[in-house]
Amino acid sequence: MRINNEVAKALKEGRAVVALESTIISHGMPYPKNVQTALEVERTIRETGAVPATIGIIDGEAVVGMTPEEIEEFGKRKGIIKVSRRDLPVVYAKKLWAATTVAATMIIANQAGIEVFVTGGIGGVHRGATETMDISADLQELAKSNVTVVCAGAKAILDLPLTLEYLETMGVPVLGFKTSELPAFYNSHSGLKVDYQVDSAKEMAEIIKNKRENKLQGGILLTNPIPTEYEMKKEVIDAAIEKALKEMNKLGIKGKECTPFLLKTIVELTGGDSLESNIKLVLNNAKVGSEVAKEYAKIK
Ligand code: PSU
Ligand code: MN
Repeated sequence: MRINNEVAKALKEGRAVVALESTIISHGMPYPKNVQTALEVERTIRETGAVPATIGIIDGEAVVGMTPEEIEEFGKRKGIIKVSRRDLPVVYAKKLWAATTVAATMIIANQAGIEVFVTGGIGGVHRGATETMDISADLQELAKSNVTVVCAGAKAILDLPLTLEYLETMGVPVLGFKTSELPAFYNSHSGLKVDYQVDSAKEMAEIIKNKRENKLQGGILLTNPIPTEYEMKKEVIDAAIEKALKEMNKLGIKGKECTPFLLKTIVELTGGDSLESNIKLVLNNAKVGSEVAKEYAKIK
C-alpha cells in the first residue's frame, strides 16, 4: 500500500482524513466532469480543514491519496476495472489498474486507519433482487469494515425498502444528517425513515466513538440529503430511471455493469441534469464528511 506523505503525516498526528472512492471517477461520471468533480471534492475537504485521500489501485498497488495526475488518469484511461472485495487479491497479483467501489474503498481505508469516507451513493439491493439476487457487496462491507460512509442515500435505481431491511439485518446503523427521512440521492425524499436523525457533526463523532469503544465491528451509514436547490423533480428522475431500467433489461446487462450503465443512461435521458445534481450532492457530502472527521479527530 502506498500512502501519500500528506495523508500519512495527518494520520500520524491524529488529524482529520477523509477517504474518497475512485469508481465514481472511472465508472460513475463522464470525462472531464469526473476529474473536475474529484478535484473539487478534494478542495472542499481541504477548505474545511481535513485531508482528502482518494483511493485507487495502480499497477496492483493500493494508493491512498492519489495525486491530481493520477486522478486525471483514472478519469480518462480505458480498461480500468471496477473492483469490490472479491476482486482485490486478483488485481493486486496481476498488477492491474483498478477503481475501488464503496466496498473496496472501505477495506483499504480501514487498513490505512481512515475512519470517514465520503461518496455520492452506495450500492444496494437492486430492484428485482428477489429474482436476480443482485445485492451490492457494499452492504456486506458496511457490516465489516470500521468506516463511516457519508452518502446522499441510495438511488431509486435500487429497491430502497429492501436496502434498508438488508442493512438492518447486517447490523448497520442508518442515520440521517439533520433529517429523519432517508434521502433518495437526486431528491431528498424517499418516504422512508432512517433509524435515527443526527443533528450535528459533533453528535455524529460521538456515535462513531461509541461504536469503536464498544468494539461494535463495522461501519455506519450517514445519509445527507441533496440541498433542495439542486434536487431533481421526482417525476423527471423517476421516468428516467424507469426507462433506463427497461433499457438495461432489454440489453441483458447484468452484474457489476448494471450501476455504471444506469448512471450513464440516466445522465443521457435527463440531458445532463442528473449529472449536475450528482456533482452538487457529492460536494455537499464532502462538507459534512470533513466536519464529521474533524469533530471525530478531536475526541477519538
Ligand atoms: N452510486 C452512485 N455512483 C457510483 C456508484 C454508486 O451514485 O459511482 C458506484 C460506487 O462505487 C458503488 C458502486 O460502490 O457503484 C456499486 O456498484 P454495484 O452496484 O455493482 O455494487
Ligand atoms: Mn451488483
